[in-house]
Amino acid sequence: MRGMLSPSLMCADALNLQSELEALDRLGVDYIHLDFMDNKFVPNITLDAELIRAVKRVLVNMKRDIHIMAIEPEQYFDRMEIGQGDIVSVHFEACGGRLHEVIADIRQRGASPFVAISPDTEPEVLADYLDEIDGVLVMTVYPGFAGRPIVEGSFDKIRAVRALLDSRREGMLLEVDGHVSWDLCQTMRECGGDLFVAGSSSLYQRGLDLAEAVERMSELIA
Ligand code: S6P
Ligand code: MG
Repeated sequence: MRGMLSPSLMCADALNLQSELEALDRLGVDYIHLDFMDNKFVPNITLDAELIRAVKRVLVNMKRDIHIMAIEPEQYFDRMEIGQGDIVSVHFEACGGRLHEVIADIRQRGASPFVAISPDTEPEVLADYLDEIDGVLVMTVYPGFAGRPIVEGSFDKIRAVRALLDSRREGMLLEVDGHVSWDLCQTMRECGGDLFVAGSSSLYQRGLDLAEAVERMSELIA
C-alpha cells in the first residue's frame, strides 16, 4: 500500500478554510485531518463539531479523518454527522472502560474506527481492540497543539504498533500524527506508517506553494 497524506486543517489559513479544502481536494489528497478538542482531555479547542460537519459539503474526492481528543467522544458523533467514508479516531486514554462500545458505535454509523494512543501509552493496550478497528493513530507529539517537537522513542513506537497490527491481520492502517516533518516523514514511513498528518512541520510552512508541497510530500512517503 502506498503512503497517504492527511493535511491538518487546524494548521491551514483559518480565514480561508473553504478555498484551502477545495484546493487539497483538487490536488488528489486522500484525507483531510480534522482535530476536535474539548479543553479537558487536552488544554485547547480547535475545530468545532459543526465545522467538522460542514466540511462534508465541500469534499468531492477527499475523505474526513476525524481525530477526537475529548472525553466521552461519542457525544459529538451526531453533530459531526459521522458516517460512510470517515475515519474516526478516539483516544484510548479518554474512553475508560467504554472503548468497545464507542468503537461499535462508530462502526454502526458506517465509519472506520481507529484507536489513538498518546505518547505515554504502550502499544500493548491495543491488543484487546484490534479485531474491532481498522487502524491505529500513533501520536508522536503530546496532543493538543501543532508545532510541537517529536517525542523521543516515536520511531520505535511506530515499529512496535506496525508489528502488532501485522501480527493480527493484513490491511490495518497505521496513522502517524505529530511533527511529520520534511526530514522525518521518510523514516516514519520506513518504520511502518501508512497515513501521515501533515501540519506546520511540512505542508503549512509559510510561503510554500501548496501544489508543489503536496507533490513533494507524496513522493517522500510513497
Ligand atoms: C495535535 C493534533 C495534530 C496537529 C498536527 C500538526 O494535537 O492532533 O493533528 O494538527 O500534529 O502538525 P505539526 O507538524 O504541527 O506537528
Ligand atoms: Mg490530530
